[in-house]
Amino acid sequence: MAKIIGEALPNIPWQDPVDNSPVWRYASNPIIGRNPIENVTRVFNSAVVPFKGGFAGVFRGETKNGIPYLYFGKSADGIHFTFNKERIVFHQKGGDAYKFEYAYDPRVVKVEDAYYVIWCDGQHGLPVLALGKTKDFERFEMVSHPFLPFNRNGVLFPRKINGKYYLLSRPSDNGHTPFGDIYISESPDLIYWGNHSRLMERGYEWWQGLKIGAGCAPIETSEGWLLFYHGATQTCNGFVYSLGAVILDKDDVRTVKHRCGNFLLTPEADYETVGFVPNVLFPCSALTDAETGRIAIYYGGADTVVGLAFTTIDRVLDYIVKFER
Ligand code: BMA
Repeated sequence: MAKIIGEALPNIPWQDPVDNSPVWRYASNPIIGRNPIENVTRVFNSAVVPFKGGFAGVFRGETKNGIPYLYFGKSADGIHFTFNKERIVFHQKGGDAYKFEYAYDPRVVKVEDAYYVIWCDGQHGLPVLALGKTKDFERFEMVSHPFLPFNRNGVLFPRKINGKYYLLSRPSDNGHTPFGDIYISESPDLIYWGNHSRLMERGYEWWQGLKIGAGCAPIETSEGWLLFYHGATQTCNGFVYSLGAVILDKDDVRTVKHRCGNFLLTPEADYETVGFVPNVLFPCSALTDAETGRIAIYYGGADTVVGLAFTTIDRVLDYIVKFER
């Protein structure tokens, strides 16, 4: 029996499966619908973590002028959220508020005693990763821009491994990026990053043949690090984003142990196939309960809503190995 290495989360959102799908959707999806915040038309591609017995999250909110920014939301059950109407302010050294051009696709990862927020930030109109942190989801601080433009889909490992922090990312372009592989970089201090190398290339399978990007923070398990990621394909009607999964070696995280050739979920539900950008299923965070092996994945649907999907460590590992590429 595989195990999640981490804390128990007895109040993890949950629904039992009705069939033998490797990952299944919450029957009451989407959990966040249109116009959830004043002046915000859509919330999607967002990250939730356990916080103080409930849940806290950093949400991508598309404002009514069409520019995305980051919003804070909280929930007692991980399903029903209330949001702050004001955008999150990140304080720079010296106290000034960081001036956003735009901000999207946040991930949140607890490392040691702080929650790190990584998002795609606009600098002089170019997409670049930004890293901020908070201890209480009230005061947020700007840490750095880890890499040069152009880069997106930054995902931090939740702890140091052999004395180093590791960050996944996806070098990109200034547009919709019709290419892309997942890269890995390391740092002694979360400021200086180096030893960049390609961790995983896009696959020959069509669903992940155009580009791939890290999704949720890697989950530590007895079998290695479980990473949920997105794979995109190109069709004559645009890109289609699906959910994929891979297991990385426990100590040598630059080694892929098992990579699933099948997607685990692909846009099929109405709220994934219809919306601002049809056919997008974009995972950004996962909750885990080490006690039961349950996993709850938060994902954006069609760049319009937030959905939840579930699996267990045994079920997902069996599937990854069964359909290993
Ligand atoms: C990517 C990102 C995501 C988005 C996806 C589909 O390039 O911008 O935020 O979900 O495109 O539009």
